[in-house]
Amino acid sequence: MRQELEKLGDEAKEKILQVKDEKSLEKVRIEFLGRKQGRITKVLRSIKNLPSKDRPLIGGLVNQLKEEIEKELKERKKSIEKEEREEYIDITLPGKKPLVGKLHPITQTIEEIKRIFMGLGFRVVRGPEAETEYYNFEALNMPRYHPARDEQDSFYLDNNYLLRTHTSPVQIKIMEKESPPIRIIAPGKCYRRDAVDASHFTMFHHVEGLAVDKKITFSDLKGSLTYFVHQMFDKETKLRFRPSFFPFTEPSAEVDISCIMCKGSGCRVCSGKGWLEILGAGMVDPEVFKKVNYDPEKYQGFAFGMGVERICMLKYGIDDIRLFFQNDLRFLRQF
Ligand code: 2NM
Repeated sequence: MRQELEKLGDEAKEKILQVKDEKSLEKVRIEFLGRKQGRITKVLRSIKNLPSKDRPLIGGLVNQLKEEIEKELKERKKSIEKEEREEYIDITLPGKKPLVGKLHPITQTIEEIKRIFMGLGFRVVRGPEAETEYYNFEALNMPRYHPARDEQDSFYLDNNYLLRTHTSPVQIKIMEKESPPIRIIAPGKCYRRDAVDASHFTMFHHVEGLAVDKKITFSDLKGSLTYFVHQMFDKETKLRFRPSFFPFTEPSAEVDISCIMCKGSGCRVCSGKGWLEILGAGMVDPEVFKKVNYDPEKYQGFAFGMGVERICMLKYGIDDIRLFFQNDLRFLRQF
């Protein structure tokens, strides 16, 4: 009996290996395990005719064989499916192109600005986006009554915290901790309660710079910013310093560059003026130095701030700031 079973099993396994498609495999299954005429099924059914002492042993063997055959059938089914699939792969078709990610244009612009100022010996520093009124306003010579502190202009989180409107608080904190010489740039997200249009968004990126030392002059500021503009745009770009006002610098200037589209002759990008405003700057106000316990008689410093979106828009000729934040791949893939 045992030998007969082994023979039956070998025959079944042999046939399973030889079939080439699922239909023939099903025929083999029916031949051995079919519910009515299956050869193994029949053996199982005949066990009840054996002497009762032989039943457990033979029964166990037949059941074991049945399970083995079922397993072989399952595996062969899988391998047939795989063979069929491989038959249909057309290896002459072009492969799938892997998707390659890129840095966001704003991130790329920040990296470029960082690279340029690091070349001038500036170090990159960061700080939190939620700040106290002291660090965002008071320390920057904007006291309580100052119009920039109007609740209409900033996002207040609660009575103590607001979203920073510039990255100057980072620079104040560095000056509190360290003494001159200092050369830092502070990039990061800032928030203002502006009405959104083609050139304003409630969140934007600022990069601010600060250099403090003995005998720092306005010429150092002009030299550093000229180097920056020539690196960021091209060496033919001209700079123009227009007198302006900031509470935290004195004197202050707004810096224009000759229009990068028309080179200064006047076009749509510069509204016919030939110049584009790109940043604000000045000599750090002695009042700011007093807040961080620097002696204004001993130290001078220059500071500047620029909107990254604006720089990026000018560099690539983008006409709407909202494009940066809509995650439209047709836009983002161009950088
Ligand atoms: C600007 C323009 C001019 C500025 C000043 C300071 C600090 F903290 F040192 F006082 N940080 N950044 C500054 C100066 C920012 O943004 C248009």
